[in-house]
Amino acid sequence: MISTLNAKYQTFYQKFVLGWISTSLIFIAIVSLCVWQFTRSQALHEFDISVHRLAFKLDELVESILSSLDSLPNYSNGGDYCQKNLALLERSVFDSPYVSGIVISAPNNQILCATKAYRDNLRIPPLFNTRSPVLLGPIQFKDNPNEFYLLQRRFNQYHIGTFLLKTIFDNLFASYNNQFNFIGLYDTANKKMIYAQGKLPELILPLQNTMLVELNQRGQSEAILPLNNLANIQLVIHRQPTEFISKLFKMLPLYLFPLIIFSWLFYRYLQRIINKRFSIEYALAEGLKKKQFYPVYQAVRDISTNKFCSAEVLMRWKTDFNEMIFPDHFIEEAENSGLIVPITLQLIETAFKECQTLLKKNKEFSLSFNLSPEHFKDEQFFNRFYQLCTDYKIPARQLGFELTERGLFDKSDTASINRMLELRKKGYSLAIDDFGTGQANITYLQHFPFNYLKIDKIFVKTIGTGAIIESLNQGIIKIAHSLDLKVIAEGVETPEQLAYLKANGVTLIQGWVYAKAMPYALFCKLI
Ligand code: G
Ligand code: G
Ligand code: MN
Repeated sequence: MISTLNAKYQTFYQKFVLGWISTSLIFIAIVSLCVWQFTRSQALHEFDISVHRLAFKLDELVESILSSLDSLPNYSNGGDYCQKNLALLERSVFDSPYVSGIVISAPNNQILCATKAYRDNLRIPPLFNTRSPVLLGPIQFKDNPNEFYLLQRRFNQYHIGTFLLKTIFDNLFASYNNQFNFIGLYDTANKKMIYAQGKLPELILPLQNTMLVELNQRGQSEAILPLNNLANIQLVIHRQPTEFISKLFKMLPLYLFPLIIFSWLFYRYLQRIINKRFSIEYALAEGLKKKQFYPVYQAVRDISTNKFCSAEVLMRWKTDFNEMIFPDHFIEEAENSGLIVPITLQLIETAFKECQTLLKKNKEFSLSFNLSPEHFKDEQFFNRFYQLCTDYKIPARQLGFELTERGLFDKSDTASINRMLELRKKGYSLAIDDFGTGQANITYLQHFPFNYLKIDKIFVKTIGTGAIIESLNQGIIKIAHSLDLKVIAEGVETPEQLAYLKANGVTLIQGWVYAKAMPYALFCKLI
């Protein structure tokens, strides 16, 4: 990998991931907030509805009890009312599903008339000057474990009251037990909670003092509201706040899950773009656009004439980051992406521009370019190449190609073989490059119209080391000569190697012993 490209990629990628995480978190927070708001207002609304439904039920019950009293004869100050009407009162108690007793009392709480039960020890709780009807209690009678409430209503000078069992309220509220953890009836006249179901929550306690104010009061989890039919009573309700929380936790994943999926897909999408942007392929394409590929030349010396007779054109890449990159690091990607073809054309054109006059002056001097199988698969490459040769007036005999043995051509690939034959026919040279590093053998070589063979530097390096493969050099040279191929030895660094090669009849030498690969200016001086 190209180090600078990689480093830039790393820093950019880190920034990208950080950006993505923070954006996602912001979105998650926003959505959570919205869901929270929504769930809250929905929960409040539902709470509102059920609180009012309960108040309505209670009002309804009171209303039905009170209206049953309407049918009773009016109490007028006459002393014999009770005598005349007691039986009627007893009967209405007997008939009623709610009423346990009826009592008619004077403003000073003196009992004027009452149904039988507990008549003797009956005491009516004090009633303040408040609007009617009222609910008072709880009241307990001797020898009766039950608690009662007195629902009392004023009729001009006197009050008519009914005793109601506490269980009537218990039953009424029973169906709300799962919604509310506290239901209470607060007597605003006597300033006390006269009925309570469930434990009085802390939250309600400080509100008790303000309850005199007959106002609708409602919070997130508590409600205090007056009743239409009970002047002194406020309905006090508290619900578990956990109900809302659990609802929120049920709702939240519903919204967050798609968001997270979307965010992940978006991440993958951007990741693909970034990977592409920072890929070698992208950099190669950019390099091609910006003409960042340029040739260096490594001269080949003919030791029989003691002259440089040719040069191999090697590609170099100067990247955006002013880095000089060797072909080993990008040729493979260039080949895989198909960019090798236009890049090579760019290289060839630059080399032609630079060497045009040099080639003209030295008719015996030639240039060779490296090709890979991709060039042969491309329809246009050779046509463009021929066009360049015409444009720059470079004759075919001064040009050659090197085909590496590692990117092995298929023996049955007739199209490529035909192309090679065509090239040879036109006068271009063809060399088998890096010979000995792949699986090429004599029979393989016979299928292709090469006229040069380049011994790879790994063999040349063994010369003088006494290693077993040192002897392969002679074998390769023999093979080449038997096939009528001229041999170029590559990577020749020492006089010892030179002497050995010379002794074995190799006259074309490429290597640091004579010249390194160099840019045109230096190369021109050398020639
Ligand atoms: O000297 P250098 O490090 O450039 O050579 C590295 C390898 O890259 C060599 O094996 C050579 O064949 C290859 N190479 C150099 N230039 C080119 C080119 O223009 N095209 C192709 N296909 N390979 C090249
Ligand atoms: O395409 P090819 O594989 O023939 O490319 C030749 C490679 O060998 C290039 O990378 C070039 O720089 C390198 N090279 C050329 N001469 C010498 C040499 O004398 N010694 C070493 N070590 N490498 C060389
Ligand atoms: Mn080569």
